Amino acid sequence: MTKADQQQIKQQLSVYFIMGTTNTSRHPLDVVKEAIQGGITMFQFREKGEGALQGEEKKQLARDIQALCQEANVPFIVNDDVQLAIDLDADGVHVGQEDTNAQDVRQRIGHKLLGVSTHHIDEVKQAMKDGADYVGMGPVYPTETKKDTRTVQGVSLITEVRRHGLHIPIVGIGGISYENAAPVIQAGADGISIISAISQSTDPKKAAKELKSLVVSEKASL
Ligand code: 3NM
Repeated sequence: MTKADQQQIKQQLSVYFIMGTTNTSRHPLDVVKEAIQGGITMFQFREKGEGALQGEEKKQLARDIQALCQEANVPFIVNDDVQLAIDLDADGVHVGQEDTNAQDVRQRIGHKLLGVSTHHIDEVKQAMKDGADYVGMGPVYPTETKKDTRTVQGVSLITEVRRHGLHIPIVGIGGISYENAAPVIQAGADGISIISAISQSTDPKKAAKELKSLVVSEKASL
């Protein structure tokens, strides 16, 4: 990957909104539309958990959200479901340590974006070897959204990875909100991944807008 590509990815990670139908009581398309209006810089379709859509319903919702993202030039990433990402020609795939092996995913998706969740510096190094374009690190703070997370780690791994001089794009995840986002960027992350602080907000557009201006100003202060 060229340096220019990496700079672009770092930019796109700034406010990385993740959502599926189980993360909102509203129509998911309305929430995504408003989040886009607020200025999210990347979107991940994560249709998981009890009551999640399956099969053609899942695929159709993914297509509809992808269309909104394409219109706004927001990269559309699919969580875990590599085949769906290929079928839809999504912009990328995100996998966890428990999901499909990252090296295999890289082989299947070619030049699409590949994100990998990591919880230890060794996993970060492995993800880099496997061809990850960016790594997620979390949970930074306690979260109610995902039940099977690892131990809350604050910004310790972000700090450690930067101290080791690793330049891979990083996004923090887990319990991040307007109130606690600043230390994540200060520690060296390029952006914040958010579910509930946008999807459960009464005003997703405003929430996204506020998060965006916070990240922009924190990055400018470094
Ligand atoms: N992954 P919220 S935490 C999807 O630690 C996910 O890897 C995590 O949701 C990890 O912004 C998490 O509502 C949930 O806390 C993030």
